[in-house]
Amino acid sequence: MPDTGKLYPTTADTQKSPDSTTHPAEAGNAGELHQTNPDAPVMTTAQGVPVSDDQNTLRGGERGPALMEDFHFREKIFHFDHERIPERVVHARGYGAHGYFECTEAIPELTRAGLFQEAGKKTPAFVRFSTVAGNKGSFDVARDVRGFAVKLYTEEGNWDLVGNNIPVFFIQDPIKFPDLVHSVKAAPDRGFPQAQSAHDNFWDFISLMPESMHMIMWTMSDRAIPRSFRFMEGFGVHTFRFVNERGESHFVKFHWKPKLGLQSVVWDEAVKINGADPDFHRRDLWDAIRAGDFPEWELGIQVFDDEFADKFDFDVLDATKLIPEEECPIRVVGRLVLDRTVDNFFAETEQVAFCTQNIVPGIDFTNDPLLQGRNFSYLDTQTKRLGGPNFTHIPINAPKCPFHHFQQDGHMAMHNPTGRANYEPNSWSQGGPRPDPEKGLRSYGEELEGTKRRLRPESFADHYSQARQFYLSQTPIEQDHIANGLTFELSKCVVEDIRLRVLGHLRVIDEDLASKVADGLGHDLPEPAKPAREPVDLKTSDKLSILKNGPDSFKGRKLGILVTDGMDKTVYDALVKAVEAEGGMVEVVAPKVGGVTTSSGEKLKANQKIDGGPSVLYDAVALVVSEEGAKQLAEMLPGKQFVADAFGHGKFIASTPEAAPLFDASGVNETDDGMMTLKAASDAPAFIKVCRAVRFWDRMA
Ligand code: HDD
Repeated sequence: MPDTGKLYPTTADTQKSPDSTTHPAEAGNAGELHQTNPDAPVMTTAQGVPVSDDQNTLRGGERGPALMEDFHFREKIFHFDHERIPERVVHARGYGAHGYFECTEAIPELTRAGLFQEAGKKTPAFVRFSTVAGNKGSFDVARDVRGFAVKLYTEEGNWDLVGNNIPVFFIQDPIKFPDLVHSVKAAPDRGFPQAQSAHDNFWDFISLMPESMHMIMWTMSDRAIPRSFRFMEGFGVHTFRFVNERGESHFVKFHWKPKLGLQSVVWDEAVKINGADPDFHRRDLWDAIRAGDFPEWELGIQVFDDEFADKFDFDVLDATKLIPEEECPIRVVGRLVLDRTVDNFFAETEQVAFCTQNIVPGIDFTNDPLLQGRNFSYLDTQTKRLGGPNFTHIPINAPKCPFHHFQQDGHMAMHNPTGRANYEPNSWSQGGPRPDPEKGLRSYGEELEGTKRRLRPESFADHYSQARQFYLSQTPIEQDHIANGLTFELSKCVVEDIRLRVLGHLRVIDEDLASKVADGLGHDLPEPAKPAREPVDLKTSDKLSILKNGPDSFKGRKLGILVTDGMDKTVYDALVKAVEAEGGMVEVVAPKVGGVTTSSGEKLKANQKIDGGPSVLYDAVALVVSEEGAKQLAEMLPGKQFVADAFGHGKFIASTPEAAPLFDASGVNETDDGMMTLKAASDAPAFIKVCRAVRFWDRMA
């Protein structure tokens, strides 16, 4: 098929109208009404017929009946009626962005994949982050795994690395995936709960599936409530293969490491953020890219051979296990940069179809059973969701390299083969594409043997050792958060037996953890679960902790400055300067969204009215207020909550001396090293330096 690989025109190409993402008023212009703008394109029907009136249907007589012949009306309503497609069966809520992958270290000795052949080589990429359990319209900061799906448009086809922000998975065999997902999603009889795992069905299933224990430690940790997509890791999870030009293979695990470091919110914040801004994560990504602060991850690889795999305590084909970085170091070979928001959410983020089967020459699968099962599921689900086999014709899914094949017809076919030959082999002289044994993808020639049977290998039998290793690798604060997470979730289970069964597993993982949770629930400890294989004590790994791998600057983070009339603008200006110098962002919160008048009579615009800008939306806060303003805020519930929550969540707080009445009214009667008085503008840089740490944890201990 003579396709040049040129994408079919995107919505943006065909429907391009003057940029309407930014309102003219935002850009400082008064803003002309669309109707009076002579440059605006003429509205047409889908057939391209110019439209004269989009306000009134065609009627017979002034107050008479609507006429059937009004095809503009019928076409408009017909199309609207068909706007929805099924949401993804899991990972329904997601957010995507464009960018590129850049190879920083060539690795031809490991793989023949084109994107890794030359340092500096850039490959276009599209990434979609997601939650798993919630519906499309649920909230962003649910306690959940985050999807981290990367589509790399290489010169030899698309490679989809469909990973998560957690390096292991709940189950070992894909035949259990529907059960896992049914258990976590809304119960079939009542249709709730939404976007959470804190309910009987989920914990019932988990308590009967000990292989999930390692993953449960991760999902009950703060990994499941990331501060933003920009502050989380991504993992390919499975062991894959690299295959080089000579056909030699190495095992490989893929890691995405955020340049900003790791940061999560605390649970009470998550609950409040979901109310204050259900779009917290997607807004964060959009804002960062729009501000030119492009999120970036390093691609790290763990490469090992059969000998390492054989010596390793666990099976490298078991997706419930990881290989600690200390045992197999990570080598950084590239970086992923997201530098462009989508033009259209539906066309790109919603229609993007990731398939684990999409690999390119130089990358190959292993016998990880979960991966093999996924290779069926994704292709199958995209066909249903996007309506037919031609979803690869949608621009976001089409390769950006030339492609030639004899696949044809089907719903919405956009590029069929031209000419007479549409089969292979054929004897027409220009009879279309031919396979190429040299350039083509050749599966690694692994030798296979064995008896056909359904079984779980003995090498997959240890379900607790890495769960314990994960728990013991955390700082005490993080361990508390895991215990609290478990206690909260289990407290939402109505059936006591389910709680006790989980406690039985926790006893095998760590007795202290089990005791903390049992105490939190008000239960006596039950008998420990009986493991299929006794766990062993493994060396702890610092890389498993968030706090040990946190940010080292205020870059990419946000200071919320609460201001009132009569505030000192010089202090405010100094804070903004200090934040910007670190690469952070500032948002102004005021009693009214119109802003405030400073002590020198200037007008300062606000980004948020206090009710809509609670302190949970910020990494640190500053109160730059007048005495009168502080007194007014002290009378307002959102004002008091702003301060009380910032304090309760261990945030760094700076304040001008006039803020005292607000602290009193908020019940914050103590000071600590996480609080700082801004006596003068010159104090601002020191405060932002303090904010480099994530929180003042001592206050929360
Ligand atoms: Fe899956 C979506 C990640 C196991 C079946 N999965 C989906 C997405 C991500 C993952 C990130 C969203 C892609 C997007 O943004 O569009 N899934 C994982 C990881 C797994 C995993 C890291 C374990 C290592 N998944 C898994 C199994 C099965 C599926 C075992 C089935 C046997 N996953 C699907 C799916 C989805 C999906 C049903 C739903 C929507 C979609 O594919 O595009 O096919």
